[in-house]
Amino acid sequence: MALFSKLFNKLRGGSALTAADWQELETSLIEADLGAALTARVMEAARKVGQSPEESITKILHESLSTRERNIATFADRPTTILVVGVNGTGKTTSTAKLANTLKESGSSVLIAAADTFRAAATEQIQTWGDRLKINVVVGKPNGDPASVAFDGVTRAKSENVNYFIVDTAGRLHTKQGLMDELGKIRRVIEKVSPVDEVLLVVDGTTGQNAIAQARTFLEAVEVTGLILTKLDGSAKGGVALAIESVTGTPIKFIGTGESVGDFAPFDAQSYIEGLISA
Ligand SMILES: Nc1nc2c(ncn2[C@@H]2O[C@H](COP(=O)(O)OP(=O)(O)OP(=O)(O)O)[C@@H](O)[C@H]2O)c(=O)[nH]1
Ligand SMILES: [Mg+2]
Repeated sequence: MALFSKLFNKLRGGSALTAADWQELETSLIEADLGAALTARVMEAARKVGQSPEESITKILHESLSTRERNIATFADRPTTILVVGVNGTGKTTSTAKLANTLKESGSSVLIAAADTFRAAATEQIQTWGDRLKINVVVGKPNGDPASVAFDGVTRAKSENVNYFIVDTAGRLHTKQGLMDELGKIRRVIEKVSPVDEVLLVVDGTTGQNAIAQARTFLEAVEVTGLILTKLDGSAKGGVALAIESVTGTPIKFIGTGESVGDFAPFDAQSYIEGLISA
């Protein structure tokens, strides 16, 4: 990635930068999906004389990260309940399976609820993952009430005392009030049995600034504890993770880097920034 190494090299060179140089640098940041606001801050810091631009830019990058908790909450005496939400096709179901597998591999017990009852193939998709990964999946009737699947799931999660209960939900747009209300209902129904601890919003990294705008409006409607940024193996640009945290203040908890179950990892913010600035 090394988004900033070129900039730092030029600044270190000592010779005055031409207007064209500055323009080129600015364009490279915008093209990397760093976003207009963050790009402007970085450019301003780069132009400031009398202080080390490298230091001040690195500081800006660190300050742009969310300061909220990145780890998933865990409890000794009850399941951690995680709702996975987001717009259509961002990677919710795949990320649900990947997250479940990550937790299982670390020695925890996991139960999944297939609360996308809209799309005919949705239940089948998560069930196939469950079979493959040997993780139990609670399903409901086709076109049934997703909240009732979630309720059955949390009841079972509690009685079996599993460590993590993960709910895959249907793709929805923040502008569709009925669908957003449904998320509220799923949450309320679960909370009759056990608290909802995490609401993870899945965002497709390849959609760049659109993904950020989308996350922003979604966040206004639903309480979200973290992001899963997917498809970073595709055409996603290096700056999108920083831009999305900076704009939304919400931490990226996991990243998806492919279609396989192993293409998933906790987001390591410090090494991400090191990757942006190192040569
Ligand atoms: N390359 C790549 N593809 C991914 C990643 N995550 C998911 N996908 C693919 O994206 C497509 C959609 O993934 P799903 O998990 O079905 O997305 P969804 O959000 O559940 O979709 P809906 O339930 O229809 O809203 C599938 O083809 C996945 O294999 C990723 O990190 N990288
Ligand atoms: Mg899905």
